[in-house]
Amino acid sequence: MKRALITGITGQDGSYLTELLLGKGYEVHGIIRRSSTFNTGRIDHLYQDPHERDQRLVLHYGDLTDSSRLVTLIEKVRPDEVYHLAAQSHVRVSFDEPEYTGNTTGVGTARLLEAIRMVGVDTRYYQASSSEMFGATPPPQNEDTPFYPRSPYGAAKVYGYWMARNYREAHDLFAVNGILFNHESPRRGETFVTRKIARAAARIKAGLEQHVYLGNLDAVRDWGYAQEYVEGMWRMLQAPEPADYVLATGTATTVREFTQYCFERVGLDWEEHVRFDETYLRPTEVDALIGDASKAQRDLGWKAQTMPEQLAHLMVDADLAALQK
Ligand code: NAP
Ligand code: G4F
Repeated sequence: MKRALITGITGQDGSYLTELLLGKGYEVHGIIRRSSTFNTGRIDHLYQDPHERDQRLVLHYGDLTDSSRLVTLIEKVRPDEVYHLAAQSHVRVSFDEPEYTGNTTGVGTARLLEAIRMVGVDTRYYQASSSEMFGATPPPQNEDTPFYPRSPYGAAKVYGYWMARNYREAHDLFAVNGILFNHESPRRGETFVTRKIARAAARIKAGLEQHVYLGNLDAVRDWGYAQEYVEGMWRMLQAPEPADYVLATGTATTVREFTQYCFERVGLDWEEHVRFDETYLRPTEVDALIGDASKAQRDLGWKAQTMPEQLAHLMVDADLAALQK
């Protein structure tokens, strides 16, 4: 039985990846942060009583800022595969908390890689790199596109990217960068724009609120479905050689268009319900991200199936269903 260690297991991607790996027969270990309220809502349906025999999902307390704990966990779990997904992942928040974002999203990666090197465990390592690293470089973007980050988050991810590359080249670690374009789902955090809009459309339809406040509607993103992207992460670690891959749909959609898709789904005119709030603007914006995932299709047989309009619909439907419950 293969053993995987996932940082960020309580996040959107962590939850889908855990489902995928358990389905493939893995023993899955996840690192969770201590919090004063439960933070395992996305993986509760996968929980197994630790007193049961054959428990295949094991959770450990830990934090990216705590290097000795990372060493202890790598030593204890001795994983065959490490999926490093944990991060302060919100771009707008990274302008408010640049130092914390650098410490977790950037240096946290160095701590984890160094823990793997120090323990000397034979493992394969996935780094959650981001299309946000391309920043101001115009689309289409692929694995050879130069980075020009436009946020503290993007800058921290560029550091993490190069650390993973360096451990591959300097220490012969099987380390890969998945350069993932935006991927969304009903499990997406409520303050990312797609979920914020989908949830608002559902709540407005249900009569619970009247308006949603948004920032820049002109930004272009390449939005895919998170459940499909975790399959791509897994495939990267099964490849014969370590390499870096873009995962994307190749489809350009503005925030305005995504809003229209969501409100149309519930039979409403979005222009009557969307208001502008400059709080949601960023000091520097990433205008357009459109990925070219042809390398992943060629080498890994991975291709996005769900396109943005369909994604908007499934997210609104899920938020409506949750309200009806
Ligand atoms: P997410 O939902 O925000 O999840 C982030 C995870 O990291 C959560 O489990 C969170 O724990 C954990 N975490 C945050 N700070 C931590 C710390 N100091 N120590 C330990 N754990 C910590 O993110 P996601 O959308 O699943 O994305 C997964 C990864 O892919 C992230 O690294 C993100 O930056 C990257 N990425 C995402 C996208 C995308 O479109 N979703 C695209 C490219 C790259 P709590 O639950 O306790 O907060
Ligand atoms: O949903 P967003 O906050 O995602 P963003 O900034 O593209 O970052 C996400 O994708 C990255 C991959 O490129 C990940 F690495 C990162 O972790 C995260 O998952 O914003 C998308 C766009 C932006 O242009 C933003 O300015 O939507 C615009 N926007 C307009 N109004 C808004 C809002 N964004 C948010 N969060 N909230 C708004 O009200």
